[in-house]
Amino acid sequence: MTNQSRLSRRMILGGCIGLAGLASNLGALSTSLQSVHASSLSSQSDTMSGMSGMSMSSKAIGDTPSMVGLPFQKGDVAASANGFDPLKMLTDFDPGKASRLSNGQTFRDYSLIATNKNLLLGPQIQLPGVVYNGRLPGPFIRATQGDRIRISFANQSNVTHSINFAGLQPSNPAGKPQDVTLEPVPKGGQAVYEFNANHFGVYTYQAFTSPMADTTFRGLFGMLIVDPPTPRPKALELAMVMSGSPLEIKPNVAPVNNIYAINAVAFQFFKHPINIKVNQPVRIYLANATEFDRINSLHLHGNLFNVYRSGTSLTPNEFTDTVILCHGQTAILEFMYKLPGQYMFHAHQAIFSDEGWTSTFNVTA
Ligand SMILES: [Cu+2]
Repeated sequence: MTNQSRLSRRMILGGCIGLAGLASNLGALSTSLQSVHASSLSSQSDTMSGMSGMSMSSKAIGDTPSMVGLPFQKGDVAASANGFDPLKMLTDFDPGKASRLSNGQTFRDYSLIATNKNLLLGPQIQLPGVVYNGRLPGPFIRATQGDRIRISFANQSNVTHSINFAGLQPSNPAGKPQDVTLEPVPKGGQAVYEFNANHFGVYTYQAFTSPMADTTFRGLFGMLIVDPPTPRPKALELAMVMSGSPLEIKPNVAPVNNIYAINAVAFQFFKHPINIKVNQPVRIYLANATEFDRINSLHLHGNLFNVYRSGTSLTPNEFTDTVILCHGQTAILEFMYKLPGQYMFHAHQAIFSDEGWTSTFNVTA
């Protein structure tokens, strides 16, 4: 990213440039947010004029105001405001309604209902979302290799779309002459997607419609976990989806993300660290739903982890402290802390960390 675009990102974040567009595109913004932004802009303007005029200004690039203290880093988003608790969501896996088919196969029935829903990504940062089952990200659907999966989709949102279940879903199931992802479901419509969980792994599902990027960042994205026939070793299992959202959308201008998070709410697990125990095996199911940036990443402090890319192997691909995923990619990360303490984990793109994708593990004996 060039310095110019990096600066303009920060201008949008810190300045009032974004406010008109934000108010019209992303809904309500309080006056207190505007006033914080306005004071931040005036100091940034000083810096900019000093740079452009190449004068003997005492301001230097390093004087650019710190991101620390931006509005969405202060305060809290109550679980009741969004209707879901990001902490509970970490361990909230949806096994569907299970039954046994006559051939002995386990059949799992899931329901996805798309609705329009305003969500808070941070205090006072409202996203006019479109989500599955009232949450962002969508349910963490879970099955075991060999299961038959049926997803009943009801579209109650104003976004006409189909859902694609990535590598697991045959494009042309019996009786369907064309790719089922090209059969959009309008508002009030329904569809049934049925397929076998042929191979264990971590998959994503997302809305197919145009423009896809728009519906993804608004929330029509989820994770589908297929366990191996012999379960992975016991661990504290946490599901995390990395995402970003622009605070402003202008016609004919590529959107730029200004707020980042895992499981929707910026800085949620920085303000409320995730508690784990010393010597407790931890397993993260990680997916990247970030649009408008080419990659996202997870970097862990004070530890190394095994990476199982796509979760499709029982043998780790890498032992590292950072994993990078492009949009739609997934991984399983496994680690254990030997010493108590506070350990940050965050995007290794510093700008993403500054803008919300920063979290902490609180490790106790
Ligand atoms: Cu770090």
